[in-house]
Amino acid sequence: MSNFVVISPGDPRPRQWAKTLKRRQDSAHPARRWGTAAALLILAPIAALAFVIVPCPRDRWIASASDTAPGLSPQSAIDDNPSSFWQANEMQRPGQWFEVDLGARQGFVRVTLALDADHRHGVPRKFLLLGSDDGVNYNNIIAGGQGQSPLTTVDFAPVSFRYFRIALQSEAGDPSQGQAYAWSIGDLQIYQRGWQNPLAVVSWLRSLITRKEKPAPQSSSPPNGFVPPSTPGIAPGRSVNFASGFTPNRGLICSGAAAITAGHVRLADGRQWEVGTVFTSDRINIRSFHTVFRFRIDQPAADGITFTLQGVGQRAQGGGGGGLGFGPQGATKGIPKSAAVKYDLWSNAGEGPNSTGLYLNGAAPDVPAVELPSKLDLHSDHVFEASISYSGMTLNTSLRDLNTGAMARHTYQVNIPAAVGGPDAYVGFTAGTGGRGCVPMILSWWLDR
Ligand SMILES: [Ca+2]
Repeated sequence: MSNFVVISPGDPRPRQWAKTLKRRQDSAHPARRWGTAAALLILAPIAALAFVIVPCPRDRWIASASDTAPGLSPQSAIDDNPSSFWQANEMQRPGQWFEVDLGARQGFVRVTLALDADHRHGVPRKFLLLGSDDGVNYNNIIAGGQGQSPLTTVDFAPVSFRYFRIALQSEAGDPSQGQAYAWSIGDLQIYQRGWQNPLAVVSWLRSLITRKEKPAPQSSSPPNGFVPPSTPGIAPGRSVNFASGFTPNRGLICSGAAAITAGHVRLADGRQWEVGTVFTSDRINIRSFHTVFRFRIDQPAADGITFTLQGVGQRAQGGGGGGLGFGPQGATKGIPKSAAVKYDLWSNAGEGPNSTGLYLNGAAPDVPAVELPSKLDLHSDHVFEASISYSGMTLNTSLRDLNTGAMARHTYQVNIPAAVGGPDAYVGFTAGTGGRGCVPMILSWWLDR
C-alpha cells in the first residue's frame, strides 16, 4: 500500500488537517502534557550541550606581538605552561598589540586572558579585539574590553576568523606616579560553542590528559615577537630569518661537520673529534641586536655548541673538544676577533657538565663559566630557546627549556664591536665533539637589529 496521498489544487483536506492539528495542540490532554515533559527531559541535556563553551585547541597557534621583552616570547602565552608568560618590552601604550594566527579559520565566542597574582600590574587596560582573515588587515572589531586581574573574560556574538589581535587603547597609568607597567599575558584562550565542533571537545580533553607529554614546539613557529620578513634567509647587514626552519642556499655557509638537513642545522653528526660551524654569508650589523634560536642536543655526551659573532670569515673555525668549534684545541687556535655564548655539556677545566658563559677572541670556552641549574639540563634532549639581546654594552641572555618552562638568565657587560673588530660581523653557531660525541641541532633562528 502506498504511503503517499495525492493532493490536487483546490483540495480541502490540507486545511482540515491543519485545523485538526491546531485542536490537538490546544488540548490539555494529560498524555500530551506527559509527552511534552518527557521530550523536555530528553532534549534539555542535548540543548545544554549545544551551548557548552569549550576551549579551542591551541596546537597550531602562532603568537606574535608588537614588542617583546627578551626571553618572554608571545608563544609563552599559549604554551599550556602556567608558569611561563609573555611580556611586552615597553610600557603599555595605545597601539601595542598581541595577535594569534589560529592556523585556520575558527569560530569563537569568548576570549580569556589570565595572569598570575605576581604579575597583576601587567593586566591590559582598555583594549579592542580585532579579527582578520589575512593577518594584515584588522578591520573587524569583535569587542572591546578592560583587563581584570587575575582573569579577563570577553564574551561576544559568534565570530569566525583565522587571525585575531588584541590592541591596546590606553596607557597603564601615569609614569610619574609609578603607574606605568608592561603588558603581560600568562595564558590566552579562545572558546567556541561545544556543539559547533564536538571533535574539539575530544581534542581538548585529550590535551588535558596528555599535557605533560606534549612535545615541545619545533621549528615551525616564529620563536619571538618580531614580525618576520616575507622571505626566509638573511638580509645582509640587517636581519636573519630562519624562524620556520632552514633551507640550503639561503645565505648560510656550513663548514666542517655542519650541514643543513631536514630543515635544521646539524652542527655535528655524533662522531668523535668533529668541528662544525655555520655562519651568515654576509656580515650583519651587531651594534645592537636581538636574536632568538631554538636548539636540541641529541646523543648529548660532549662537547657542546656556541652562538658566535666574529669578524674573520664565513668559514671560521676553532678547535673541537672543549674548544666547541670556537676556542683552541691542541694545535688549532680559536677564532680571533670574536664573541661567543656557549652551551657546554662537558667539564674540561672545572666548569661542570652543564654550563654557559661568554668568551671573547677565541678564548678557551671552559672557565670562567656559569653553571646552569639542574632543572635546565642540556643533556635532557629537550628543546631549548635561547634569547640574546645586545644594547649599549649590555648582553642579556636567557635560556628556556620549552618542555618544562624552566629558565635562567645571565647578563654580561661587553663591547662586542671592539671584540669582532667593527660594527658588522658574521653571525652563527659552532660545535665541537671530543672523545665522545653529540648531535647538536639548531631548529630555528631569528635575529633582528
Ligand atoms: Ca666544556
